[in-house]
Amino acid sequence: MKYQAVILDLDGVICFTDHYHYLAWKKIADDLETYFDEKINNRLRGVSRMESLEIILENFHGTLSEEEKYALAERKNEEYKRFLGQMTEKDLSLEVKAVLDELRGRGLKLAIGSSSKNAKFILERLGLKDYFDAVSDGTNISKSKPDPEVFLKAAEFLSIPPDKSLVVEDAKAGIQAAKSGGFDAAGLGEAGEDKMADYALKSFKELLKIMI
Ligand code: B16
Ligand code: MG
Repeated sequence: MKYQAVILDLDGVICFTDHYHYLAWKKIADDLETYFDEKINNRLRGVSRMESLEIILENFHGTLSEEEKYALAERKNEEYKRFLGQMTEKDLSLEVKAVLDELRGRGLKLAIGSSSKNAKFILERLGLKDYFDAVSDGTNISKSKPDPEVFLKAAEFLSIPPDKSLVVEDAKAGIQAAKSGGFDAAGLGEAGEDKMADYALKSFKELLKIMI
């Protein structure tokens, strides 16, 4: 087999928390009387919390201190975590779970490569707490996607080199991160249209066609 491992992004690949991010950021933007919509929310995919705030503040007319910005990001996270707390194992799709089990059955190592500092909490909510061979997330990196750090760490945790690992991503920033780290990349949905992506996946189960 060409690959020994699959490194999977979390938000947008394993689960769909975009709308929770949107609702939480929308509350902050409304308080700041700042325009924010789903289109702007799409630009936040794979981007860290503080960088997401900077994107939202592009439409803010005023200045904020670093302290005020941290406080806003903290408030957004509290809101976001309230939504995450309502998630259950039913939020993990049967398709995703079946494909993961099949990949594991084919002998592949599986890891998470997520920018989120809430990744472990989300995995717990989905009933996947101890499922993956490694979890690299926002808590073990200093640079977020499009920097390759999160995926390089995942490969290091697995002890499998980047050129033997495939990254699966829903965000362009994630495809860029994978490619600059020396990984092959599969883009799900819009990310598959990125010229840098090695594979375009219309659905998660199409991953099984690559992994033969
Ligand atoms: P948090 P991923 C990313 O997760 C999200 O796509 C992005 O929208 C979010 O800002 C980022 O995590 C940080 O999340 O605030 O929970 O630390 O797609 O890389 O799994
Ligand atoms: Mg994502």
